[in-house]
Amino acid sequence: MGFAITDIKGVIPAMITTFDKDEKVDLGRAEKLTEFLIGEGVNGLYITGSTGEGFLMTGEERKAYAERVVKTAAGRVPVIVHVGDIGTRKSVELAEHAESIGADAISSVPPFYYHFSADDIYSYYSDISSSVSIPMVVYNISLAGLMDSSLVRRLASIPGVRGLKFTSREHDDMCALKMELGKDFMIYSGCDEMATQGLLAGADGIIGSFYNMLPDTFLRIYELARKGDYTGAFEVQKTATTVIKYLVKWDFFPIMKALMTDAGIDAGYSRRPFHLPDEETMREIRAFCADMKKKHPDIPMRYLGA
Ligand code: MN9
Repeated sequence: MGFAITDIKGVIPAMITTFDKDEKVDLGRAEKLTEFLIGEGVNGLYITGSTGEGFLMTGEERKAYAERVVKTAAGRVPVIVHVGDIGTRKSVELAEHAESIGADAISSVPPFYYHFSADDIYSYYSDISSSVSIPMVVYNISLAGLMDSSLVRRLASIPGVRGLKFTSREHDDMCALKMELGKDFMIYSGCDEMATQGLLAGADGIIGSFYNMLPDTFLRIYELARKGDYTGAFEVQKTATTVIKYLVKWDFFPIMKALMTDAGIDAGYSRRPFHLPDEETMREIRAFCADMKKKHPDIPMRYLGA
């Protein structure tokens, strides 16, 4: 039962959370989105993280979402539940819940806002990790204040910590960590714009926002990279990166949901303060996406708008 950490690899969307128009968590849509992503062939799901707007949700909502996704996935792909929050007790509660519903792993950003010390962060991870028996994937992201590599190495020595989601552009560091920590310590590249570079640097998988909307694009990249065709992978990456760099100028979670909805995948809405740009801008965005699809017929981007 369950997936070993070393079986959690490949393309893993940082799954969006489906809210309805009134910002209520929409579990029916969550179920359909889970089916859609698994149907596309993604290799796992990472839920209620930053892309999942996890910090905008209550603990009860996060638990309900996790429960529905794990139940729908039904062991077909591994599910990693992000349990990160600002306080250890809240995260431990989410971690214990994740384990109780059959999640395969947990993950967490470091506690944020107060500029906690390295020792505080260490004890945060060791306390959460020791409260469960499923593996922990440490999430190092600059939004939460990137942890330096000596702290990351200390965290990697905690028995339950078995992986690292690394959202940074420092691929020399990523590569060094992978070489040092070995094949059973999983490294997930978190910068979608540089997924190919992450794989080249030794990452076992890629976890990111855009794999909700561009699963086909990144599955192609992963497949090429796995065969050693990094030149081919980078050709696809260049187009994907153009799309991503264009969209990150706005709140791209609600935009991604709107574009997926245009493409027939009802991904719902986001929670405030995230918001869609005005209609004029949305028209420009839709035109840009249509143009990208037209210009690059060989690059799979089926859900990039209508
Ligand atoms: O690492 C994601 N980061 C955030 C995860 O959600 C803040 C990435 O997937 C980025 O969204 C993506 C766009 O910059 O690379």
